[in-house]
Amino acid sequence: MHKNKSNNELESQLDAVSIALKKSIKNLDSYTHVRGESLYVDDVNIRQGTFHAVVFDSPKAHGKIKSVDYSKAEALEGVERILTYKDIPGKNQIGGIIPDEPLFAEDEVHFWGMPIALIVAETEFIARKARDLIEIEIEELPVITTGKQAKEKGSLITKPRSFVLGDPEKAFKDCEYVFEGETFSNGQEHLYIEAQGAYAEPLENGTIKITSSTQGPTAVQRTTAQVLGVAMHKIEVDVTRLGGGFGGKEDQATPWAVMAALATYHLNQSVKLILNRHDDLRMTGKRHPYESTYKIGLSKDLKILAYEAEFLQNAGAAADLSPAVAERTLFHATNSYYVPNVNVTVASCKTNLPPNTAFRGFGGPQGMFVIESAIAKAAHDIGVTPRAIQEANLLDENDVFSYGQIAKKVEAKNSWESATSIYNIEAIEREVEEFNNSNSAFKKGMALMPICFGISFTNTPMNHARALVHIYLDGSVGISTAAVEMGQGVNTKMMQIAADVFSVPIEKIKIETTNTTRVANTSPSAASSTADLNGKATLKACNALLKRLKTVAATYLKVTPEQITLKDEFVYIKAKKTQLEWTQLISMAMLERVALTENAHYATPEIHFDKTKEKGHPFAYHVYGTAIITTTVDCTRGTYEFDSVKIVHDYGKSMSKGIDLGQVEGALVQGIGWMTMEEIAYNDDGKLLSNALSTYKIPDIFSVPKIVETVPLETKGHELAILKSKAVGEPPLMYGIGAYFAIQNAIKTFNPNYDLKFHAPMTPEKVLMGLYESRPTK
Ligand code: LUZ
Ligand code: MOS
Repeated sequence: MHKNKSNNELESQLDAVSIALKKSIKNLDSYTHVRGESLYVDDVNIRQGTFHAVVFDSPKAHGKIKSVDYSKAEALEGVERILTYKDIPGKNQIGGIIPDEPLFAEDEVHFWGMPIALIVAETEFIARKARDLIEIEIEELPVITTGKQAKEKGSLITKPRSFVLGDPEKAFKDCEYVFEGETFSNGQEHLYIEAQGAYAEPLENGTIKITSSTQGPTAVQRTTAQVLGVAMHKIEVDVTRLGGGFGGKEDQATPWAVMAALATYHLNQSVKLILNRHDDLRMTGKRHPYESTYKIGLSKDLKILAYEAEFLQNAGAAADLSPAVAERTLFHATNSYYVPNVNVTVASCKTNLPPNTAFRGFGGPQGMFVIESAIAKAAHDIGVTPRAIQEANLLDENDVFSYGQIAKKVEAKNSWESATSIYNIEAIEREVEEFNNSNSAFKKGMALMPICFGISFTNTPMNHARALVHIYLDGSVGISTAAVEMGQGVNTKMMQIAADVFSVPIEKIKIETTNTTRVANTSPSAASSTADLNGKATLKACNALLKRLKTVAATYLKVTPEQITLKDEFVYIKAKKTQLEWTQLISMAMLERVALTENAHYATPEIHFDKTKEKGHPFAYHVYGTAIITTTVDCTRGTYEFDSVKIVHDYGKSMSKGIDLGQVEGALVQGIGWMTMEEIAYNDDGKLLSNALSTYKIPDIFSVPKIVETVPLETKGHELAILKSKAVGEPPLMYGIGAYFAIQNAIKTFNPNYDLKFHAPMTPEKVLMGLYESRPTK
């Protein structure tokens, strides 16, 4: 009825948005997101006759498969085929770092949810019905669900690794104070809105094209080729965007894509496999739970002289990325503090849980939680504020990390001092104290959380990327890279880079899908490094094209190329505008037969690491920041709210302030969720109990802090960051660790007998128990 009118209104609103975008770059994907036009795997136009697949998985966490009876399922009308390991033409192996993970179980199952077969049917509904008809007999074997149990039984994925600096044993003897304790941090479900999935279609001559919701298109291509026993060039992987990844699709998008391709291989028909939420929660790995012990030694003036920790990482039933995650725990074990004597060890423990995997922060947060716990414990027992210890130990220029890298362009003190002065820490402390003095049923708590996060894949050879840039003959530009857009806004950043180099409006730039036939042999979009690596490659390619175009212009205008600049779609000779436009220049280049395509390669310089010595310079740079978190705990109910989170964050020179702020706020809330409410629960049989959103609580609009303020730390940035705009994806997640300690401080105020525990998440149940455990009665 009012369709035209409202459409006009919408259009004019969109115009306003578009004008606003030009002023301050926002995530350009928001335009199609809001209109519901963004494409995901489930939106791919499927071929007539496409089959739908559902995974049949283990109903036990550990055991020998005695028999599986598929006959009733196969007899169901509409079931096309049921595929098992016997149908794999290549290798039944998908392990990324260590070849220890079959695609389909053979004679044994190692976790509840382990894939055993793929049911291919005319509809997903039929495939699900068929799944219920499969009968399986399993002879159960003992189940390990924790790192400690695994360690006792010697069930490890790899040999433990240690980083050592100085002589901690000797240093502990010189310490005024020494404290020991243990901590636990639980796993975390990625809960990307778009579940895992892929669509495979047969092309000619045995080629299979896979549309996958993956952070790592090359991993999907390579693993599919290995399982099918075909050459990599037979497998094309295409990604438009993901509805969230958070690390959960760095490695674990692969099996579903491989299964869909396997079915396509056998049936020569398109196959769609998208997990529903229950299947996704049950079958995929999560952030690693860690059981850890620490020993911290301090001098009289609160300097941390020595620190030891042992981290037991619950890796699940296969290696997946666990060894790399474990390594990052060691890299971040001392957070943003300088500790001269360190000995930290990590063991990847093999358990009967789904293989745990990459998750925003990649083991770093788990390491940082332990030293913050050690500091909280030390402060409590010495009788000082944690702030006093944190402040006394912040990293300085030229301090050495336990892994040998010398800290340069350090912003630890700068961000800390900026946060405490901008937000007036004394006033915040006073407010908390006054509130607590005048309220008995509610208590406030405050904590500071500094962060220091290393940027680069810790595995040095992974730090490279390529970009393929075409200028089309009408002057529009198409860019292909390995960057996968997953909501983090990387496509917008790439468009900015090209628009900036060519000095054309952003509308002239298009980021193409991420496709293995255009950009090959890539690293996943991960490690907060996607914009740095792919952006630098894009910058290189655009600059090479610009150089060529300048030569064309200079020849025509009879000047030297050095005198030419491009500005707002016109050619300038020094500061003087000419009549030569961008589009004319492109036509001219075409006539002159100049290549308007460039492929550039970028590999991060300077980085190296020697695993035999556990020393080197693994990170291009570090990202710093400080958060101040304040909470109010309802001491009758054990519930809590976050009054405010006040952050000073080191963006370097942010190239997209809106996008970067979005990353900080999103990561913060995800970190708070991990630390305070998201409780993954497996029973002793290894069955996931928190298998739905009714039993797994993530932050919602009501649980986000009432106020989040973020002030950019004014720094020069870093040359190895794209346009000096530092990586922002993961570091701010770790501000959320402060939430744990803010709540703990409120509990301490209410209950002086509370015995400090470091067992995350700090759920309302735990808060309530802490509030009342051996509390003195009046
Ligand atoms: N993935 C990876 C990562 O393979 N290596 C890393 O160092 C890393 N770091 C953070 C997140 N994902
Ligand atoms: Mo990652 S945790 O896929 O950057």
